[in-house]
Amino acid sequence: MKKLSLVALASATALCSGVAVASRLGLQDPETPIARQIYSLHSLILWICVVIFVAVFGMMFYAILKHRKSVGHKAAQFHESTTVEIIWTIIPFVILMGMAYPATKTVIDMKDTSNPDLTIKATGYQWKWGYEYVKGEGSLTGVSDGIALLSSLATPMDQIYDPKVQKGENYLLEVDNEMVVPINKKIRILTTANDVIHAFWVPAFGVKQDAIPGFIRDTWFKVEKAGIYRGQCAELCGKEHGFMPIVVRAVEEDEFKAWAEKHKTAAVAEPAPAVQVAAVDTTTAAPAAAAGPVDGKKTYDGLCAACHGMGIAGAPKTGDKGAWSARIAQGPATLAKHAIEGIRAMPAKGGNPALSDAEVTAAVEHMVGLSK
Ligand code: HEC
Ligand SMILES: [Cu+2]
Repeated sequence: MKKLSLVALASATALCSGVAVASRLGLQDPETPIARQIYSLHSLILWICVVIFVAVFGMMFYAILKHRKSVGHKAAQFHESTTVEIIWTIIPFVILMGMAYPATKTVIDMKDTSNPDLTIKATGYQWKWGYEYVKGEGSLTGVSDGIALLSSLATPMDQIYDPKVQKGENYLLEVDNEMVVPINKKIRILTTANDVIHAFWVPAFGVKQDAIPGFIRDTWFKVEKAGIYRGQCAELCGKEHGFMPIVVRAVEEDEFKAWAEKHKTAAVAEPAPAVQVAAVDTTTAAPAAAAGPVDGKKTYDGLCAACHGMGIAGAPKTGDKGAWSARIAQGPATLAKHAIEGIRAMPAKGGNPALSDAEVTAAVEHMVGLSK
């Protein structure tokens, strides 16, 4: 008996400390109607499970204790009892129906992507996300059409690889370009992928959708509170699977419109410097026309094709429109800058510092020409 009360005490203590941290153990605070439905469904089913657990184990332990041979209990004999069989069929049936009804309702709501205000295509890349604001139906059509951005991890490398460096507050959950959406609008997300299967997951929105190469899947959310929401790729997609977070910034509609306006003008304004570069190229190339001293194809074939030709080492493959569309949307000046200075796994000037900026820019133009 002493042993038994000790066990009881231990489990009671465990339970209490469990309750103390319960606020951190639950799901993330739901921020959309769907997420709230999922949350209450989760709680409902959890409690049904708790009740079943307590009832079944309570009965079992009661029977084990009270109906022992040592206390002289004689086993009851009721083989082939129709009553018992009916009862143990009906009770689970009722429980399952009680669970299936609200679950089905929620799933149907989750899948209802009709009548969106705004449509954004999210493409998974190894290892970043591309967001394209596509021309769709709904009240916000035209506001942000054509905006395309690449969203990559912004956590500094030394936080990741140097254990002595203090990790930031949003370690591995921060990006350079956030997805910006208006609040109180139905946002439809189309998911797809460029290489392997990724998954678009924002827990607070109750959204988790696989992004599969060659397929388009969709999901939706409607955020009610302005703020920053963080998620992650939720499909093991390679060595940097943990390094492709999703950050959504929800803002007032006016702010969204202003953002879209600014982003669009930025995208339009960008070709300007590239035109200048091209102008410089033609003057240097002068009469020789195509085969001037700055031969983009030669630089490309000699150096860049090593990675970009086959699309190895994470390099976007030349000619792969899916891989290039969001990059090209950044504008030629940004692309040239990235090629000259290097970005992530892309070495500066393709690894040959002896190249001139103009040579690299010409190689980029050649590559982009093949990938449009
Ligand atoms: C060692 C392999 C390698 C070589 C060689 C290489 N690249 Fe890259 N390149 C990459 C990788 C990897 C990326 C993708 C970087 C990322 O966005 O994460 C990339 C991306 C790019 C991009 C897109 C940048 C962006 O903003 O999305 C351009 C443009 C580019 N490379 C141009 C070139 C040019 C021009 C050369 C030749 C002078 C070249 N690359 C040689 C690996 C290479
Ligand atoms: Cu992924």
